[in-house]
Amino acid sequence: MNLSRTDFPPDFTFGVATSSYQIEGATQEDGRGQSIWDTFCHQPGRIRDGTTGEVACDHYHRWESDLDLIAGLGVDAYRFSLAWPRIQPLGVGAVNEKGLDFYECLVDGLLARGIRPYATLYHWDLPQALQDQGGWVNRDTAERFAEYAALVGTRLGDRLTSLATLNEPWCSSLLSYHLGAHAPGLKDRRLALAAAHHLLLGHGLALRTLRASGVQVPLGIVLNLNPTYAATEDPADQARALADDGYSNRWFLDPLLRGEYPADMWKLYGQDVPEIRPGDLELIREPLDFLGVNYYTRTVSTASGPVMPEEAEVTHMDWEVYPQGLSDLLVRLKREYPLPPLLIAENGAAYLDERTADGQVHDLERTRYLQTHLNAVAQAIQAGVDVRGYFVWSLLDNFEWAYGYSRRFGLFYTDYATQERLWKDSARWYRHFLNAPGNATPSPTPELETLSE
Ligand code: PNW
Repeated sequence: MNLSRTDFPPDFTFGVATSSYQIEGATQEDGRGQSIWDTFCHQPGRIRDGTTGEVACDHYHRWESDLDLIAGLGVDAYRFSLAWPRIQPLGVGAVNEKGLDFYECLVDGLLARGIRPYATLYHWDLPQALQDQGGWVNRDTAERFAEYAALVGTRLGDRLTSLATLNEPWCSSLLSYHLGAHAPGLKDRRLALAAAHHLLLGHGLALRTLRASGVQVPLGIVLNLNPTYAATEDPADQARALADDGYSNRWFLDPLLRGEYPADMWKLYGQDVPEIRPGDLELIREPLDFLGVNYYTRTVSTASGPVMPEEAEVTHMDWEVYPQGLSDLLVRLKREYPLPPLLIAENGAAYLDERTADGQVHDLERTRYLQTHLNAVAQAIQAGVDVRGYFVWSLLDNFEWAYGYSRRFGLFYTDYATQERLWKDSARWYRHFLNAPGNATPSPTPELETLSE
């Protein structure tokens, strides 16, 4: 595959992404309040390697040199999130100026380097004080979120290229309140569906509030979408694939883009469905300026649960590498929904990266993963899907939630003992792809090694 930047529209945006809790550290500094992830990480057994985000990549202190790394890649844009408890330590009331100052400096630092800032308001670090009142299960949290959104929007809106409300509400609701894998770690489907409804409500309220405050930046939301395929033609497998799609994807896509929850799932959930008040679905359907899609893998469904296809190639997360899933997904979205422009807000892979004798990280698999998935995006664009950008997850190895530091998604290798960042071969490849239009040869061959840093 000889993919190059010229296979994409000229104004297509290429970037890299991170999130606040995963990289910042400095959890006790400058008036930051506690978040649900600080709490969760300190509960025994929650994080595989027993770590926390207290230091993470120490980005809070190293943001300037990290911006230099981003600039060195030659990307157009950087996607990051703001930590709500830095800005409102208790999730309500006046701004903690030092918290907002940090993000103001970050945004100005990006602009000074010619990198466009794509901000996300909520990437899972809810103020613990709001969790103490029920978190997203409490409908009031949606109102608090809209107030927080307005604070950020009025202060930074003039300098942002894009503003997303929520990152992956499926994770903040079902993965967190039903499957129990993320903070706050509950296992109750009824609570999870209430949380999902209030997240969507918070999103809709935030869009209205931001627009009413005259914020001009394009507004949207980011979903993790996981296309599902039935393992066989067996009607029982087919039915399960449809239900898995309802659970992971349609439960969010349908209310946001059609103003209704999927009827089949509503029926399936029985007594667990959320209370919907008049006007809720109109709010949730508030027009989007863009929809962010995070894609990592697919699910293959059977009546008795998901299966891994034989011969499947998997990453260090044990997620199947399936680039076709991304093009299928994008084409399906266009076919089935009224869509705003799309953005691939995250795509990437964890591999067992190790420094070899030469001190380098030769992560050929990651380069291949990125190439094949970029190719899938190019195919979807060819097929008429309006995709405007692509962001690699992630800029650097960071705190991978329930996996702690044991999974590495970065283009840059983080040496946690020294906080040194090291160019992986995939970072060199991405730079080459971005900066040599028409000439992005695949794979980090020796010739690529000679490129200077
Ligand atoms: C996304 N799942 O999380 C997040 O947006 C990132 O913060 C994260 O680092 C990245 O993907 C890699 O995991 C997900 O269980 C976490 O299906 C878990 C799931 C999906 C997305």
